[in-house]
Amino acid sequence: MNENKTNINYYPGHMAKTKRLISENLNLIDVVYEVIDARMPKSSKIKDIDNILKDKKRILIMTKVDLCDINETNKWKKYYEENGYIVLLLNLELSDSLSYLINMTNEIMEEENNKRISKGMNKKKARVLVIGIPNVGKSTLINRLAGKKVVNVGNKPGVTKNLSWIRVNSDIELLDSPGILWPKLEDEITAFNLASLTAIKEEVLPLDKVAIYILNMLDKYYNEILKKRYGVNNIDEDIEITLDEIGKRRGCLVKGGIVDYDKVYNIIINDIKNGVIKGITFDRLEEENE
Ligand SMILES: Nc1nc2c(ncn2[C@@H]2O[C@H](COP(=O)(O)OP(=O)(O)OP(=O)(O)O)[C@@H](O)[C@H]2O)c(=O)[nH]1
Ligand SMILES: [Mg+2]
Repeated sequence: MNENKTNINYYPGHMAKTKRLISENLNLIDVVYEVIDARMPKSSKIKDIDNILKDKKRILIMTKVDLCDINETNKWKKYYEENGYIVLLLNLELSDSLSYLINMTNEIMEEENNKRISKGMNKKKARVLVIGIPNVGKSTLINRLAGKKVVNVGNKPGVTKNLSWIRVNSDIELLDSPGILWPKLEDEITAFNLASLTAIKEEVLPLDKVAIYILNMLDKYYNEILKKRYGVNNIDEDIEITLDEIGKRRGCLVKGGIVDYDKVYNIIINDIKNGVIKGITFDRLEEENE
């Protein structure tokens, strides 16, 4: 494991509070939708989630599948399935059908409901907690399930600030929750993946290091994107040469023809944020097993 020297951390007060509130209200929850980002199936999984959720029945939902490298992400899907998870890949920007998710949820409730019916009681509504790191699409998923805008969403982390219950239909009620991380991002790769793929508030990031990390990841795994988007074939050992090349091409010049590196960093970070760069998955399963 890499020692984290990035100083990237994002753990505002509402995250600790959210964890506490979830723990206190866990007895109200029947099912959990654990939401992760398909571009980082490992880094975007809340570290101590098993401690928070105990043995609650779970469905693992990978969002932003339209932005991921499906070959790599499918390896993770298989890996999680082999470890007993029910896994669902979703593009929430499209009107992908959510009927599978609803059916799975009802199926999880079936055993308890059959018992209740045999005792002459009414069926129980599924009370579902939606949990995950910031900006993965928890609230978007809730709006999609509700069929209308019931909670706020936004293209930045930290949009949802409070827990709130939303009724979907007579069978399902959802609990939206603020994105949570953990107090110390334990290793450098996780920290950089979370930072690059928009789970951490930009204001607290070293934008230079994050942008250069993105360039290096593209160079390593997605060289064709590097060529197509930024017009460079490889990252030079001297990163300034590469930044100059990209900056000149993209018009990031200040007086005297000097490249403004901050502008280059912003272009790269915004390309990911706005989904211009697609087809990337930064977590590698093979490297886990090396
Ligand atoms: N391309 C793409 N964008 C998505 C998808 N799902 C969500 N988004 C976008 O991701 C951004 C974050 O969505 P939210 O639903 O606000 O995320 P959240 O998990 O509720 O975030 P917090 O409340 O900040 O923790 C929004 O800009 C969504 O439009 C998806 O499947 N594909
Ligand atoms: Mg939200």
